Formats: sequence, C-alpha cells, structure tokens
Amino acid sequence: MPFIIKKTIAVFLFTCVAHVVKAEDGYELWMRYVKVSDNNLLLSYKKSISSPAVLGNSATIQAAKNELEKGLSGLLNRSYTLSSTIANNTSFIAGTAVSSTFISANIPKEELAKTGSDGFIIKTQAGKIIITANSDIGVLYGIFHFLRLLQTQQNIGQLNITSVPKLKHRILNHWDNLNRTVERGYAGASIWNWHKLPGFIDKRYIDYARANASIGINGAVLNNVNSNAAILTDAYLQKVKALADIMRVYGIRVYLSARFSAPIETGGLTTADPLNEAVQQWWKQKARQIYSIIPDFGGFLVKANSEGQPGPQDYKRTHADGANMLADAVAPYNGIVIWRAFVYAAENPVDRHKQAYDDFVPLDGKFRSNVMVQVKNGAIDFMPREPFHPIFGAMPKTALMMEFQITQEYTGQSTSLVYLGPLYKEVLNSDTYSKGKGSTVARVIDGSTDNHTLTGMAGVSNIGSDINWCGHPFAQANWYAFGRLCWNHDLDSDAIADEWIRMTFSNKRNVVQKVKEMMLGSRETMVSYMNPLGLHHIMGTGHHYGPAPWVKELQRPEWNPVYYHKADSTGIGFNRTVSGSNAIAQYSSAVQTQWNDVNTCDEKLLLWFHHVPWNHKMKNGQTLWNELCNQYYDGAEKVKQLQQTWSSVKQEIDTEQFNVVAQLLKIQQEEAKWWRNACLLYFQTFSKQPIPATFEQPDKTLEYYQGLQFPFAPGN
Ligand code: BDP
Repeated sequence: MPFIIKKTIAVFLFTCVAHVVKAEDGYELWMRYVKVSDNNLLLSYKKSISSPAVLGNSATIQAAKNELEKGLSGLLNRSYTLSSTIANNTSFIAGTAVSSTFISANIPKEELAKTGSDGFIIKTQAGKIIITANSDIGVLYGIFHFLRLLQTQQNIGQLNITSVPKLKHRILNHWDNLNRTVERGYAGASIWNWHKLPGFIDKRYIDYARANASIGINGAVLNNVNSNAAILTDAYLQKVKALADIMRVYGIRVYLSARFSAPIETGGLTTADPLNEAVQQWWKQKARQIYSIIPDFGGFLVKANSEGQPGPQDYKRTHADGANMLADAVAPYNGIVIWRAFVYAAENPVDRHKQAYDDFVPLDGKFRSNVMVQVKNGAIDFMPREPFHPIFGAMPKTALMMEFQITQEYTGQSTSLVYLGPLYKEVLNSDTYSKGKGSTVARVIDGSTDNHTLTGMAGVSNIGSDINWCGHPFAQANWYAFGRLCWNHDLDSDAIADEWIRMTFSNKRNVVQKVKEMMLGSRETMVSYMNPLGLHHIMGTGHHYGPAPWVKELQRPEWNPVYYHKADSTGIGFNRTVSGSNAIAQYSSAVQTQWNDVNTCDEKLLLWFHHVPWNHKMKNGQTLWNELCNQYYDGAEKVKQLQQTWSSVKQEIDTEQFNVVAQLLKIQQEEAKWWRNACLLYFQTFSKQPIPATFEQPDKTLEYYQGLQFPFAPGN
C-alpha cells in the first residue's frame, strides 16, 4: 500500500477515535473530572499547580494521592505523577502539619487547632497552595474540596478556606437485607454482595467510599433497621470486616443494625430483657468480639418496639433501659448506640403524631452519654412535607440525631425528579424556640443549643446496584445534598444544587441556570400533586406507590390513609389542635401560635393541623375545595414544564443521560396526573363540588384508580 494512502487511513482512524465520546451512564457520580471547559481558567490552573506533592504514606494519604492524580489528570487534561517530597518548583503541597516543616512553618498552630479531627485548611501562602489538616482524613477531605473548586471552575488565585464539619457523625443508613433486597430501595439490589464477601471485593465498594468521603460522610450502617440477627454471627462479621477494611481508608466507620432479640435468636438465651445479667453479658461478649475483628466499629443502630420489632418494652422496660444496656457494651471501645425514636403502637389509640414524644421525652436525661436518639424529621413518617418533629427541642439532656430519608419512598420513588435539598433545609431551619428565637432544628442537632458534643445526622440511603447508583440520575443529587448538609447545614440548597449540576452535567451557564430552576422547584411541585395543603399518608398500601386515599380496612388504624385525611361531608384534615388530638401542644408556645388558628395557620400545613370546611376561605380568597383543585392541577402542570426545560438543554447534556431523564420525566408526568385525578375524584365524593370547568377533567373514573394493583412494585 502506498505510504500516502496508509497515512490517510491512519489519520481517518485517529479522527474517528478522537470523536468517539464515551456515553455517560452516571456511574462516575459527581466525580467525573472532565476537562475544564474554560480555557483561561485551565491555563491558570495549570500554572498554579506544578509538581504537586502529597506528603505522608498512610493508606488514606495514598487514597488522597490517587484521587488527586485522577482528578488533575482529567480536569487539566495532562498526566500528573504526584511526588511525596517538595521539589524546588512545587507549588501545591498537601499533608498534615506533622508531615512537613514547610507546612508547620506556614500555617499557624492556632488556625489548625480550630479544624479539629476532620476539618481542613486550603491556603495560598508563600506562593504555594497548601492543603493541610490535623489528620490524614482531613487532608483527603481537603483534596476533595480542592477538586470541587476546579470541577466547578472557581478562581483559585488566592485561597483562604477553613472548613470544619458541624456534625460529628455523618451517616448513611442502608435498609439493605442480607438477601440483597432493599427495603424502600428503588435502585436495584443491595450493593453489598453478602454471599461473595469476604472473598470478593467489588470495585463498587471503593467507589462508594470515595463518593462518601468526597462529601464528608463518615459512617455507614450496613443493614436494615428491620434487622436480621444473623448479621451478628461469626461468618457475617468476617464479611463486615472486609467492608470495614475498605471504608476505613476513606474515614468511614461501619455500624450494624442490631436486632434486640439477637441473644435469643443467635445466643440461645430465653430472654432479651435488658436488665437480665446473662443478656447484658451476651451483648458485652458480642461487642468484645466485634471490636477484636473491627477495632473502629462505629456501634449499633436499633429500631425497637416499632412496627413489630422486638425491644425492651416486651419486658416492661423502657427505651432507655434497652439503649443503655447496649451502650455499656460498646462504651469500652468508644462505640455509640443510635436508638431510633420512630415508635408507634397499634394498641395505642392516641394520635400517632404524639406517640414518640410521649414515649421519649420523659426519658430525657436517662440515656448514657454514648447514646444518640435518632429522630425522623417529622412525627409521622418522611412525608413530602411535615412540620418538624416535636422531639427536637424537647429533650435538651439527650444527644438527638436527625434522620432524613434520601431514598424517595414517599417522594416519587425512582421515577420522579425531586430534589430534596429544600425539604432538608426547611426542617433544619425550622425554629423550635426551645431556647428562645433562633433555636432551630439545625442548632439542636449540632449541639449548640444544649451544649452537646455528640452530634450527627443520618440519611436513609438511596444507593443500589443500578449502574447510576440511585436509579434516577437526579436522585444522586439527594445523596450529595445530604452529605453536604451534614458537613455544613448552613449551605443553602441552591448552592448545593449549583455545585452538583456543574460536576454532574456541565458548567455552562445556561445548563446550570435551567437545571437548577428544575431542581429547586421540584419538591414543591411534587407536594402540590401528591400532598397539597398539609395532606399526608395517602399513598398506596405496602409498596407506597401512587395514591390510595380511600384505603380504610387495614388492620392497624394508623396504617389507613383515611386516618390521616379524615375527609367527610363537612370538610377535610386532621384536627391536631386543642379541640382535636392536641398534638400541637407538644410544640413550644411560639410554634403553636404559628399553627393553631385555622385562619392564620401556614396553609402549607393547614390540613395537617386542622379539619377544615370545604368552603373555608383561603388567604387568596378561594374556597378550600377550589384551592385543593388548583394545587393538584398546578403540580401536574409543573411537571410538564420540567419536561420542557429539560428539552431546552438537550444539546448541552450527554445523550445517554438526557434520554434517561427524559423518559423518567414522561413517567413522572403520567404519575402526577394519576395522583391528581385519583385524589380529587375521591375527595369530591365528600365535597360534592365540581372540579372547576377551566381544568381538563379526569379521563378515568374513581373506580378505575381504585382498581389499580402493583403487586411487584419495588422496595416493598
Ligand atoms: C417506614 C417504611 C418502613 C420502615 C420504617 C422505619 O415504610 O419500611 O421500616 O419507615 O423507618 O416509612 O422503620
């Protein structure tokens, strides 16, 4: 073949290869490290980062080096080999102060002291960028932060950042079962391949740990709160150890959900009574064994006496008796016990809203110092909108941990684009008034209102074996937002969305602006077409997929949607004021005044606290019935707008990612209509009023919606 032809073919092949852009499947999450698109910035970054050095040689520092190498090579499109020593032309240095005299000479001790065990400093000093911390994990967090600055295309000319997490324990709760099903999981199977552990280490475990470390998450409860005692047996503890060994490198401790009756099920005892000495010894021995295998084991999470789980009340003991017994077992190893306050009982006729408070508040001051009581954000159950849980602010002597749900059990599951940042912030910013104005939920959990140092936040994970981890590409943003808020609850959801979009999709102004607009409105949109005006718990039975406000025959009263909406010919809503269940009395008086008058109550929570006549006049002059219709229609309409906005950025988004989201938005549109039509047709049987003629009328009957069945819906 003549040379010229060979050359032409070679050039042709090269051009083809160069143009094959890898379609994105979402696996890389927000750590894509694609080349910086702004050329000026790219040049300035390259200039600022020469001969980077990362000092130290622990496994964590090695992970930090790997990450920086991967990040810089991708972002700056040039291969980097990191050095462990400072050269003459080194302009970027990362390491602890003890790792280098250069760092200790340039970063004042007092500044470093303020960063504690996990925080970090990023500073331009003596013409160099210095990333430093008191610990190797702090250095790793600093490197992730630095990479985020490049990913989001920030100016790094004169850096002066000190970042310290506001919460000590930043934990994901996996509701993963040992057979790899995931309770309320919508992203495939559990990522923990228990059967193949400990021999087989899936690469995902490392990427999972990287992703968590990148946002500061430092704990993972590996198994479901509805737990199986087998996780505490010798064989499983070896599997847990294999995971702990990986996570340790990234600063993540593993925790286990402990089944309270494990001494009976796996220990051969006849009781699990927390005051029984043999039971106490059994747990002490179990803790000793676990810590001999996993020295930095985090501790136990317990769901007790709730939804059929065993607990201390089975023996007429209190939650404090149960928690303290476990706390004593892990205390010698610095372990903690996280005891859930999500309790309610079928036998208790009191409004479910009140039950956890009634059980727990009298126990304030009775828990050991290594116990945290983990409280869901609201008193019912992770609803699309709930008032904050009245326990926040009511147990000043107890370390209270927030529990949010990241997995979208009640917020559209894996077919809906719902950014939960605004939900989390709404709760965190709520004022409990427990110590006067400004005693926000955030300040209760970060320990500042009541002087606690044991602080934390848990999120029920939305992670599974799906290639994109979370099922819906936008669900990744909820994992991300949760982590960022654990680190700093002062961040606003707009800023978090901004970062996430830049790292996940693009830094282009148009994309950031449009996608952010979609995300920021998405939670309110979902509330409008599912649970407007304070409606709650009106979803399908068991799987919780779709609307079913008509359900009234379930065995336990508080499992029935009719228990919550109480629609009748006179009106709709749950009267929780003094003339009703008086749940409102569990809040401080300043909070009560926001909600206890039907005419001044925040309308977003109107039907949460009041049973309201159909013709009640709303603040905008509409009747309640018409406003309910408006909200449902408005919500469904806004999903159409989400579709349009998404289409407008088509050219700028990776095709595969674009198509996944476009298909899901189409499903969401149908689901929004379904919620709207089914709920309004049903409530109309009580209001006896028409859906205003200006609206497109439902095309199916109520009977049709009532007949829908989903026996195989996921997550059940
Ligand atoms: C409910 C879920 C159920 C969980 C429970 C819990 O439907 O699957 O077990 O919360 O938090 O919302 O324990």
